[in-house]
Amino acid sequence: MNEDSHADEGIPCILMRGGTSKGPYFLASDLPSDPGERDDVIMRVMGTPDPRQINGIGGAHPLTSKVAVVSPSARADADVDYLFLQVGVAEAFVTDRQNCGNLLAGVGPFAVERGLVRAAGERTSVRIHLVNTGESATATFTTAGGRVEYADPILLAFASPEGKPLLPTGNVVDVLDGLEATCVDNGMPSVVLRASDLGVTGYESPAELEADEALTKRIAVIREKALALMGLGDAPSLPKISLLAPPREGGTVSTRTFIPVRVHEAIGVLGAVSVATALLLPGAVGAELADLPQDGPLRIEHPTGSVDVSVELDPDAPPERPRTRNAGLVRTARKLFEGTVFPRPAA
Ligand code: NQM
Repeated sequence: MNEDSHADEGIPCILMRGGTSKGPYFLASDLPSDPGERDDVIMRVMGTPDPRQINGIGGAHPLTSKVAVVSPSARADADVDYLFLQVGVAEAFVTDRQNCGNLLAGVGPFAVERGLVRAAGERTSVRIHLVNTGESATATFTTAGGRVEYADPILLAFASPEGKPLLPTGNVVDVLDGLEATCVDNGMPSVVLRASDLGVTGYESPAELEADEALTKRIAVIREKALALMGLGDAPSLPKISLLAPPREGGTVSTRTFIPVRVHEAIGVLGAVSVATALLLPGAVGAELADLPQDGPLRIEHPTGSVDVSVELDPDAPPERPRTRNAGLVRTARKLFEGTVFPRPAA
């Protein structure tokens, strides 16, 4: 199929909310196999580049300019492969350099909807290979009567690839633009800073933080330094930068997260897992602000609520090379629309 026939005939897709994000889910076999052609079609589907994405189905914000591409997995340890694509809004890019744990919540249900995985009684577990980074996840959800029950929670359990370091710089604390920072990656390359070190409370709204020019300039400098130090090249959507403050709602810690230009209305799933992991590392920046639970999940507060994350460090790992034993959380997803999407014709 050439690009024009995609525009003429359209592409089957299911639009889903996954956690606090939203985007179209495609079977890989319905998209061009060449990554350059695929990304071009996806930008035309989403309406990129345009700050309003008016000629496409993107939602004019990074959290609603996301795409899931799903295929049967050839791996013995996975049922499906999930490729996540972050699509620029005003900027013309599609990047596969990060995961998205929010859209991940819809991948298991999508696999059942499309017949890649058969519902297995009351509860179905789908083993998902996260193509972007090699992580894996098992999603377990209700499928009574063979149909996905979208009202019920979806359990996500994560595993990192063997040997992948949680501390990409090798240090618990680095200094970025004169500020102490912890660079951590438990599924999402993230930089953890104290909000107070940046002269903010950490309780501001996303709009207030985005309007603070001095702050956003400083975040941009910190981001450049972190990209280099964490070996992330010029990844357009990395790293995520979380500002921590003491909890205010009875949780473990309060967060505000730059992703990395806009400020998240909540926090990413793997972003939350990465922040929670940092809080467990002795000496990590901001760990002293946290109110760690005796047991049970860490409650990561964010601008619109909180998310509970379970993370367990491996007690047998050497302190200079920490590992997690498991990580997981609960999300929901919802099928919003199923049909055929028509990309804008190629220029
Ligand atoms: O961290 C937004 C989101 C995300 C990513 C972002 C995510 C994750 O909320 O796993 O879910 O950080 O760009 O969708």
